[in-house]
Amino acid sequence: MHTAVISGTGLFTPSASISNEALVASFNEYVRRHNERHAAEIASGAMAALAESSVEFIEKASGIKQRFVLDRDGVLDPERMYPRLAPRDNEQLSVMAEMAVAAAKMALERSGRQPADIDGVICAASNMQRAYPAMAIEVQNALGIGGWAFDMNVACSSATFGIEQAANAVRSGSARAVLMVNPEICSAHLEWRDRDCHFIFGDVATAVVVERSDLAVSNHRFEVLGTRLATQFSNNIRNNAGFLNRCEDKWGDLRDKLFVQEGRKVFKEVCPMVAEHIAGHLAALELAPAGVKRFWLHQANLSMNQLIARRLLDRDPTPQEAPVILDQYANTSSAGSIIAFHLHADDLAAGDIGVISSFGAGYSVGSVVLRKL
Ligand code: CO8
Repeated sequence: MHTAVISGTGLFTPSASISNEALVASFNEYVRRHNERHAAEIASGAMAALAESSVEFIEKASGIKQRFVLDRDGVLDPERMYPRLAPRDNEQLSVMAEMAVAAAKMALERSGRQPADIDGVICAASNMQRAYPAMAIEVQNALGIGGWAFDMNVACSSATFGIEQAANAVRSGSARAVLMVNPEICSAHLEWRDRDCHFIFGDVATAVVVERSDLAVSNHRFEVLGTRLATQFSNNIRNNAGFLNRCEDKWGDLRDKLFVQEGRKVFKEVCPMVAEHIAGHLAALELAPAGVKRFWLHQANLSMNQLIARRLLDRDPTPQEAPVILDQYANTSSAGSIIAFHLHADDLAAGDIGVISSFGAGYSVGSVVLRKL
């Protein structure tokens, strides 16, 4: 068995962003127009009036201040409220692959690797823009990588589940190095007209190179001490979009074909599950939470992360111990914990221990325990 290291990460951030103020202004204009259009039904009691959103609520409930998106205008147009992405023909690089390739190039550069050094590509994300060919194979082709490539989806936990698959291939010797990418276009499967969730998500892509320790050339690398994954079925975060929708004649109602959640229940059920999962994983490696220098947690909700860290440490975490990026990026599904790792790992010293952990729909939770080399 070989030792696996993470030797490089990459991040693609869209150039457009939406502040809470701009988001709420557009949402409230949509509400005003909707209620005006349906004034008669609302007055007769046949329809409930829509309620406005508020910047104060969003910041207090989530900690999110802004999000990056591929298309700002489509999302903010009160007559549309979803991104406008130009169709591309089959000969062009598809939009998800394009984001993934941008992040991948940075990860390859940081790891000091060329495409010829990589033996596999995993595209791990909470939605794929098509059924096939796999996004990962398109990314592999665009970068000129050999070997194999495949897609996988475990919603917000996709990246840690992907790192385990990459690390297993490296440990077993079936690959020298694996590139794992997380292109997330959350703006396209979010219902921007629903005030309960319209503020939650953003778009981004991350990439991670996992490779054999004895072959790695990067000066900035982390040994993978262990990976642990767990799942437990729940309908509290769900998206029913799929290839059977047409056969069920259910295209008409789009609401359940987008992200739907019971946010309160998710909060209550997932926090203890994650804290227990991380504590158990550390214990199995004979490590204590107090000995962990950094927790790169999934970025869904600020209070959630504070609660998880508090359960692990028996005190509030410092901003250095559990870095927050969701204030700027919002929830970017599988990419969130990897953005935190990408932006907040350079200062760690040799021997420092850190944990990447993601969690979300499924339910699913994954942890990757790392030691800085
Ligand atoms: N403005 C003003 N008021 C609002 C708004 C708003 N925008 N939204 C809701 N309210 C109101 C509610 O109607 C409610 O009013 P009332 O008390 O009268 O009923 C009140 O505010 C409180 O609402 P909530 O109980 O919903 O508020 P919470 O404090 O629970 O906060 C959160 C809501 C922020 C959603 C919170 O529950 C949360 O973050 N929960 C955890 C969710 C989570 O982590 N989910 C993970 C999902 S991500 C994942 O797994 C990947 C999925 C794939 C990606 C999908 C991409 C699109």
